[in-house]
Amino acid sequence: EGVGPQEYTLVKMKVLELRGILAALEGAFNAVGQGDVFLMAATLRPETMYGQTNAWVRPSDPKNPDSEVGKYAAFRAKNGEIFVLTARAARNMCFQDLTPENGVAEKLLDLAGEDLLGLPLRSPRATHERIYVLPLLTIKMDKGTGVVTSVPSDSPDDYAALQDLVKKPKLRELYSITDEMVLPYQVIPIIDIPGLGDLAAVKLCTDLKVQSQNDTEKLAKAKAECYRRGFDSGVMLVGTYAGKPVKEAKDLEKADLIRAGDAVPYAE
Ligand code: A2H
Repeated sequence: EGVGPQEYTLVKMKVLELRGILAALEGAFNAVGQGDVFLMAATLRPETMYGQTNAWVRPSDPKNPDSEVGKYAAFRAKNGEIFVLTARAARNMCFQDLTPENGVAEKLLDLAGEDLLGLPLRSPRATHERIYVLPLLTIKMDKGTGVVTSVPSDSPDDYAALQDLVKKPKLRELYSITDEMVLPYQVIPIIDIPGLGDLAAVKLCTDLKVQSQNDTEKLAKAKAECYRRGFDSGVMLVGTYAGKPVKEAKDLEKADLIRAGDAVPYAE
């Protein structure tokens, strides 16, 4: 973990169907005449959004119902939109108030990770029209927003967790995840890294024989290697900055997403 502040991009993933407990939000936004509902995914790699295959949230822990694990909430943002994230992240946003319209105004609804699992989303830059919210058990509730977007081509954590769901029908069943939410979503090549190829996370997980999302030590190694080499020598294969080094594309993509209203900056 670094010591300086971490500069995240919060990507606004639009909820396409308000079902279950989320249906209560329908009234909330009709009342103000605007306001889509967004899951806010914290990323350090805004240039990788072309490779999204799904989103991640953490289910709550039945053995520890009083812990923060798997607890989220929906907040009305100052611009009338509704943001889903952890209460902790919402509080941080209030203090930062980087631009007034990004500020969070009021809590509308408490949510558990399970309420979000299986929801269809439309996420900026994703080539799929809809991607689904799937369970990631290693999410830290005290970092970012507790919502993560999944780019298995370039994130070993994402690849390992997606493989768990692909390979284990029982795991899908446990969280009411259907085959259609997982199996059609192939890893998408978006960055070429000399010596690692165009699916760096897949190669590193395979070479290091990562067994699952809980293979902490190997994943830490794969992550460090992927991140360093991706940033130092990776080249974009797709998107607005195809042909440019990752190093340059990162800030350009972040600025574009923010300017278009598809993301907000966030630091902690
Ligand atoms: B990154 P750092 Cl392609 N718990 O985004 C666990 N992981 C979290 C998280 C949380 N609460 N919040 C964010 N993250 C993930 C893309 C990506 C990321 C790629 C490659 C590497 C990578 C797509 N997932 O991160 O500990 C998010 O995943 C490798 C470090 O604050 C976020 O960026 O440094 C990153 O971890 C933030 O991790």
